[in-house]
Amino acid sequence: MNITNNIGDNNGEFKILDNYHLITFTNIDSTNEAAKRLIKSDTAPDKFLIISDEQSDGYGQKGRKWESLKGNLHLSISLYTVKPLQKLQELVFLSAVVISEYIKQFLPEESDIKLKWPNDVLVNNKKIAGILLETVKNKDKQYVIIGIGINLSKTPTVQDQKVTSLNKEGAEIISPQIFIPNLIKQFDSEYNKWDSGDNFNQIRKDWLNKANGLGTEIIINDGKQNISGIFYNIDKHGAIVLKNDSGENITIDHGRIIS
Ligand code: BT5
Repeated sequence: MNITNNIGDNNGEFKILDNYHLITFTNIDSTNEAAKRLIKSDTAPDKFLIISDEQSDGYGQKGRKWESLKGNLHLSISLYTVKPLQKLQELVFLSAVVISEYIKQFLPEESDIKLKWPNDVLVNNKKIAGILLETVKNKDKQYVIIGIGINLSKTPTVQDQKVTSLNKEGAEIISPQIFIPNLIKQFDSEYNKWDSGDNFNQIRKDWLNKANGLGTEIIINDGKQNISGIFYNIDKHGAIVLKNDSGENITIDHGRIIS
């Protein structure tokens, strides 16, 4: 269905987009938090989307703040699933690949679109999108929530990060209403392939083709220490593999590339 004019107009009301229930807000704390509340309330459909024009308390990994300005996309895709957590982590890579391929059509041809491990999309070396995957259980039902923030027409000011938006990189002004439906279609098609078979190897290859810094020396902070090495690969679960000076592989599950 056409969701034009619905986003933000009907706080809390269910609509249908493809086979997803859609709930829209003008402002909310965080679309991921709203998704968790709905799941905990026992009334959540198996597949639903929450979108908000703005977020007062948007967040990334480890509670880092996500600047959420009106005109940008704040979306949570929530899916009932029985898959184990380690497998669900693959959806971060799937989402990053979908976003990077989807935004290409709006940008000048020469734009450099890259993926930064584990969950960032960069355009011309600046962060344009972030993905936050969370899981939540209600009784015996498990959901995965994929939170997606994409800077469409506004470029926020962020202290520790070079940031951009589609608009700043030369795209025509894009409203979320135009941007969202086809993004969901593309996500859903990849998700169904992933859900019914195992296409992570292909996703992994697609992701590596766009990996930022592959083959170069990088430094990762894993929450405890800085680890440096040549960015060599991501493994079959999405962990990053570095090669150190002695040629040994170091595999890191969680962390942040700091340079
Ligand atoms: C992420 O975290 O990149 C995942 C962000 C997910 C946001 C979405 S919006 C919809 C849903 N609802 C939520 O509450 N969250 C999700 P992380 O890798 O931890 O990156 C956070 C870092 O990105 C911050 O510390 C800043 O450096 C930078 N940052 C903050 N806001 C930004 C923005 N709008 N654009 C680009 N970078 C930003």
